[in-house]
Amino acid sequence: MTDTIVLPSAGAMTEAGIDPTLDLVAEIDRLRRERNAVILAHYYQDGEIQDLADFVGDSLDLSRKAAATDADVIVFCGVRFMGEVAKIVSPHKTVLIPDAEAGCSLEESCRADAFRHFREKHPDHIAVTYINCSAEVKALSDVIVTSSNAEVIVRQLPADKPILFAPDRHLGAFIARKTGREMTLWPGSCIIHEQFSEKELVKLKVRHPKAKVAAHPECPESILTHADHVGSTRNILDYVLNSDAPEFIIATELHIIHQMAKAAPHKTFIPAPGADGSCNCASCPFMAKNTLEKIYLCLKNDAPRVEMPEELRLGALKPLERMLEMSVSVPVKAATDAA
Ligand code: CIZ
Repeated sequence: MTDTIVLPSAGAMTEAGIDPTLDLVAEIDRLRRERNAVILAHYYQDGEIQDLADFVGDSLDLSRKAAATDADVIVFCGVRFMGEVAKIVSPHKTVLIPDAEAGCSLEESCRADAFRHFREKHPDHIAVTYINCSAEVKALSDVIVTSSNAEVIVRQLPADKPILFAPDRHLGAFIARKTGREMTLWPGSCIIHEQFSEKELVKLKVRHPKAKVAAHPECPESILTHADHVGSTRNILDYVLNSDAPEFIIATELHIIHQMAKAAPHKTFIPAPGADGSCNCASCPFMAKNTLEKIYLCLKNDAPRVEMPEELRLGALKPLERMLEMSVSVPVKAATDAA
């Protein structure tokens, strides 16, 4: 656990204290209005959380929403680093997260001390860091990227400058192939995208010859090589909605399928398989920590709340602002507004 989270005080209501007859959705709605709160949900959240959110999107969309909101309170339903980003760009808002333990395997793979050492070993490199990292690592970076804007941003970097890319080696390798830029990669990966099985994917394609494969660039190259389309969550969503194909195999966290099925109920979406051939391995255990009960409790208890020292916030803000400036050509995703 990082020290950017303030936990509920002793005596705060816990899940055990919730009246089981309570209509949680109605109560969350009441508290949202009472506290002038906005609920942001990532595409990887459970369908019921996506459905009650004010906005559903990827990290880029949601960090833009967090920066622009006039709400007093932001409830960020995603993983911890996303709540941190909301606080960094909106310091005067109260930022709540439903579960302080909702971490990220990429964030965990890249501790600030080790990253500082990595930078020191490559002093002439530009440090391009994926948004899936801690505020401390952001503060040590030159520019932050998401999977929606990484290519656009890397293409704007001076051609004579070598690049460090952290913490996702698969996304870094994908961007290096696309842009032709040489990159030194941090050896991290996402536990969900890492576990898709090439052998099982090939078998699934044989059984579904009409299906197009849409994959996230956090997948290893052995998976991307079988993809008809590679893109960020919002980009994959656009692809499946605009394609004429009737069937898709989706190689990313499976809850994105909720938005796909809502927008295109006549199409079929199949989660890409893991090594045992089953389709349920692509559910992120960190994202799954958030529940309606915990959303209700965080609004009621005003915690877990994201807070951080101003020096750290300002350090992390700089590369995030650079990201927002350098991704102005990536359109704002209006279609993700929920409700
Ligand atoms: O940027 C994000 O939100 C993540 C984690 C994936 C994506 O492609 O949207």
